[in-house]
Amino acid sequence: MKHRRVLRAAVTVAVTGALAAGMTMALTTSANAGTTLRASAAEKGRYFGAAVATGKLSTSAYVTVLNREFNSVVAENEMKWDATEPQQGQFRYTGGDRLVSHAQANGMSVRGHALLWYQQQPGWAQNMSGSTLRSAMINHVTQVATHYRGKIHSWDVVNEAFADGGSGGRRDSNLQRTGNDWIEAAFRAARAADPGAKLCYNDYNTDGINAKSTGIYNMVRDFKSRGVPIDCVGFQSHLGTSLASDYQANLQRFADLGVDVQITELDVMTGGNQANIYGAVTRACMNVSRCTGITVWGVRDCDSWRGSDNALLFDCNGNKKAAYTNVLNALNAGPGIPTDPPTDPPTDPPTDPPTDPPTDPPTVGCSASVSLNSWTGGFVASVKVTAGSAGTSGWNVGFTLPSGASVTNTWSATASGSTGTVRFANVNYNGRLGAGQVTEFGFQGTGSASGVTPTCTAS
Ligand code: G2I
Repeated sequence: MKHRRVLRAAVTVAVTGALAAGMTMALTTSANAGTTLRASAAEKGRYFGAAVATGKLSTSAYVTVLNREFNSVVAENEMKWDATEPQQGQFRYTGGDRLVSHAQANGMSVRGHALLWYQQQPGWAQNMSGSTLRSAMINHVTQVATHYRGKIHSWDVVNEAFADGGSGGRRDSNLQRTGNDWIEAAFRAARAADPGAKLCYNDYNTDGINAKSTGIYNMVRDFKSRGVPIDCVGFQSHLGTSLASDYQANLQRFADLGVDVQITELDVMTGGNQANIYGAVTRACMNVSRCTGITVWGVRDCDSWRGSDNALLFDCNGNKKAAYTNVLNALNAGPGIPTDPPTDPPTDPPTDPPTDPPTDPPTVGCSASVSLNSWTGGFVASVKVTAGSAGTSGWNVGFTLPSGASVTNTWSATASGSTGTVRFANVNYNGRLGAGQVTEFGFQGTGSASGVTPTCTAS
């Protein structure tokens, strides 16, 4: 994420004054409030989404409601591991692709759900363990996120990895038994495959400040402090007949860690409180400026996995329920979120070579350090580059890899070579560093990189 902050800072400097209007709030009054969920959410800079079973995209009553009310979709099942890689190495994207085309044709963004989950694994993966599973799961993340590169707003990279109950710890699973670092390895692989997607951790029973949500909170804080690429946390919000009084406070504490929050699978038990709870959840999201969108887990009551709970916003005939009205009103009444400054990339730095060759020895130019997450047969390397006293206009970091090791993915740098001596050059947005400034890049590989040391040269 470092590079995004750097990019944004550069853009902000470039537009000082003239385009400050780009940062105005998306303010709306009830007089011109939207009359559909998608319009009202969009007016407040957010999305409103639904989980879709692609088989229903040929049912016109379903599609009518979907297209009128929602500007985001997520596949209820079609992008899960068992659907996308039914046999190892054989990928099937039919259902997911169909949903992406529907979204693109109807002005909807797409949430990706879910790259890794202990459930709905194909049989071949269920039977794997250890380093074989670790490699297979990282390959799965890489392949699927690469296939959908540029088309996904947010990926649930890892789903439901924490245990219920009071432990606040990880859930046991074949994935967890490959090593506690499996989650960060997955996030790094996802970032490498689709640098434009927001990368989320998603879970349920996290609807307030409790042992499980606190366990996740601690993981996110740790990831942010170590530069593991995480951008958002999904709160599924499969709710019963009451809502935790600290629902909003819980969202806010995650937002305060520097991640977006999203309500990802909302549905609520039917009964007297249903409409109130829907309204309260929507208000909580609106009150948290980093709550960027809400997704309900299905369109009509009869589409829901919750059977007779009648847990959604539309009845089986597609009629709006009281819960719908409360959600719409809460969207219309809620505050907007500041729109981002213009996202145009900064203009390239001047290409003229410096007239004087740098006279400093390379150690003054920059230094680099590496931290490795390794497992049998593979590794992810995170590299920190620190500019020396003169700053840099570009940098290049070299490693000599042990024999048998090979680079398979790189992010935030351009690699040359994949075995033996490999070099990583800055990309256009992270070459220019002020004195002492730090940037990060990473690469993933097969084999072992243990003991490697970087050398950094600056220009
Ligand atoms: O369980 C509710 C949700 C909890 N969070 C993660 C979500 O991915 C999960 O969604 C549900 C789907 O709504 C169900 O539709 O995940 C279930 C799987 O655990 C989905 O159910 C499965 C059935 O278990 C399969 O038998 C069936 O083949 O749906 C499949 C496709 O219809």
